[in-house]
Amino acid sequence: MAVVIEYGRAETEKAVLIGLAYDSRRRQDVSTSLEELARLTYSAGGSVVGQRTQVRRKPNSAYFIGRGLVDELKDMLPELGANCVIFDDTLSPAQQRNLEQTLETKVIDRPILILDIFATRARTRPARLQVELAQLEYLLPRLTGAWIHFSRQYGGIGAKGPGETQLEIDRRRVRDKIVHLKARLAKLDSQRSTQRKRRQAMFKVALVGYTNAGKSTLFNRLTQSDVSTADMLFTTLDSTSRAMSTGHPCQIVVSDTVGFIKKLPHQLVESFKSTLEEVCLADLLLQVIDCSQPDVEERIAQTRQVLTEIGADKVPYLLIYNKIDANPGFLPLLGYEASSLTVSAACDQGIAALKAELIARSQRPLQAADSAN
Ligand SMILES: Nc1nc2c(ncn2[C@@H]2O[C@H](COP(=O)(O)OP(=O)(O)OP(=O)(O)O)[C@@H](O)[C@H]2O)c(=O)[nH]1
Ligand SMILES: [Mg+2]
Repeated sequence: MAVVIEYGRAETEKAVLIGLAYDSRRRQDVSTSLEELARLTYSAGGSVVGQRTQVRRKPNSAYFIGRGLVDELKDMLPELGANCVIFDDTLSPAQQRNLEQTLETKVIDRPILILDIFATRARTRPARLQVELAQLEYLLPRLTGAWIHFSRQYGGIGAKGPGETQLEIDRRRVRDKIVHLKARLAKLDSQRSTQRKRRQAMFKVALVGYTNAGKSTLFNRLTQSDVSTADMLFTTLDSTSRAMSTGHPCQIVVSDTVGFIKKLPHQLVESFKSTLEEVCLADLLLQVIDCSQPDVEERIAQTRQVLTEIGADKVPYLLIYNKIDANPGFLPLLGYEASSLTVSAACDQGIAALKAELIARSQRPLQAADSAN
């Protein structure tokens, strides 16, 4: 079956956000998560006209939320002028279809929203290919007549699919395209690995952390660069590596990387693995944390989880609490084995101490080699 999907932006989405507190999740955690979902919605060009949180023992298998709330939403959506419902969790293809058919409106989930933002922001060839691959992997199990019908009908967020403006696809062609994209990425990867080899003798530092933590701002401070920074989610999608001038014989190379977020679609983590290799090959990770946020501990844990997923959990790391200017009373958390430093990348606070720490750490292997001779 050949199907046609039109990818284009329909009128701006007016979204109602839905969060579900189930298992051990507290209502408070869900509402913090919904605030982030609202930021993601704005980042994708939509607006938020309402939100609802439901507490249940476990998600409903057909609708994710309870049938009562589905009926309530059916009345509520026209009243609010909403044309889209966004769920904070991953919906199964069947749940998404059932909800769209019952609510007669577009229904999307957090992963598709994140994929959409990545698709809008991807500029370089590797980033575009990686996002496209993740979108196709996500799309494949959802490629049913109903899904296509709805995405075609509603357009906008979640329908900004891979490839050209008009695309003829069926399952087999999607699979072929996935194979093709993987081959192109592997080729780019071999070019990257030549660059990486050149840096083998250098001390490699990678900045990692939650999106918007200030990684690129810190990167610019450390390497006197001018990469893009913005108060926006997912500004950086590519790794950039530059040397840090040290005034010492040691050579340090710093890499800025893509940010993480709660419930990052695993297809994205998977397809960004080659970009994130900078992280796995680093001698030291600087795990940057925005200490002006309310859920610092959870963000640290989320980042550790993604690092585990990409196989970088064994790389030594230093916690960097950034934006201390915005929360001067902040005290580092206890219980993490890594040491920590408190800085403000924007106000150049604590940067000299961080540089000194990097230089000291980069010289440790040299000192060890010297004493062995
Ligand atoms: N107050 C304050 N704001 C900062 C500081 N460092 C960065 N910011 C701001 O935080 C926002 C995000 O900074 P980025 O450097 O783009 O963050 P990032 O971690 O690279 O974000 P992504 O690339 O989107 O993952 C920008 O508006 C920065 O100006 C800081 O030390 N203090
Ligand atoms: Mg950045």
